[in-house]
Amino acid sequence: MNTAAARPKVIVTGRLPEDVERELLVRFDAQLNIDDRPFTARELQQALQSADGLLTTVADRITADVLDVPGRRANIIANYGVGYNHIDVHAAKAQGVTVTNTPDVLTDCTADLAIMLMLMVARRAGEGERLVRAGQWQSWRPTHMIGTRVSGKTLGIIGMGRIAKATARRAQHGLGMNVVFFNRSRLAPEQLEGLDAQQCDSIEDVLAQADFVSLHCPGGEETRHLMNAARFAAMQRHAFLINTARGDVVDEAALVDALNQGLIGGAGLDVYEHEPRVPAALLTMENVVLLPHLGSATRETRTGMGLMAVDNLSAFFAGQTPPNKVA
Ligand code: 8YV
Repeated sequence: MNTAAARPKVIVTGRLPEDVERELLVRFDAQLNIDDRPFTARELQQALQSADGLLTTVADRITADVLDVPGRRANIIANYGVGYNHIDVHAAKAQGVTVTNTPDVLTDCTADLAIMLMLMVARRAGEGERLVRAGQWQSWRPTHMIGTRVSGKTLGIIGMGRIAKATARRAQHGLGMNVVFFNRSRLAPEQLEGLDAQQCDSIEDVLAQADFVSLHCPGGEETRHLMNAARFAAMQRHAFLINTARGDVVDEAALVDALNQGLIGGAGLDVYEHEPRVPAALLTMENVVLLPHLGSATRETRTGMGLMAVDNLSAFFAGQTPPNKVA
């Protein structure tokens, strides 16, 4: 008997950690992307036509047009990642396509990275490293590469979800920081899970107080360019912007202007409006730390994310509601 033929066909759009790929091959008739070559819109459509399910990443733009392909066979898109603003979930819902994500497993590592960016940009770590590697460090001097103290400062958070709370905990318990935040809905004290953080009524209230502004809201139409020229002007001149959320939450042109005009102290960025493109102006600025979307990039987390996506697919094919269904 050929049991393989009965297994659901899953197309995977990116190279995944070894343990995850092995599990995919065990559970499904899986087509892996060994070359790690990004899928075009047409290839995504062909995948939707030929597989029962897709395992996608943030690099795949699943638009209404992509989903609207004739003869679609796939009824599930298991996204590898917690954010899913690259998938048109309204169109997916309308077409009866289930979408799942991978929350929680990446919370700690992304929060670690937000703290790392704060420390790097305030303490001029990238700049210092570039200097040493260029062989230009001449001597220890009391006034050399003076940065900004992080401990005890005020962290302003926009969007108090899971990753924000984990970042706030590290800032408060590890660095003795004061935490203020804005969140669309009012959070009850127990929802702060023991954090001593003050909720502000507006984003502007947060910007007025914060020495570090860390973005943790989801991407998408509602939050697009939430950080615009007026909001950069509302930040303190010494304050740093940290973005580990989504690139389109920041108007990048306005950020470049704000940095050029010295309206803010600097920025630590892990995400960009048009990844993998990074505005050329940012590349030349020493008070900006630029990372290539590394928030969840640890062996442990990337494996956890993959196994979670695999479980979502398994549940779907077993006729159950996947544990992390978002549409
Ligand atoms: C992932 C992320 O690496 O989970 C997210 O939303 O931004 C990243 O941590 C990415 O989504 C992979 O698809």
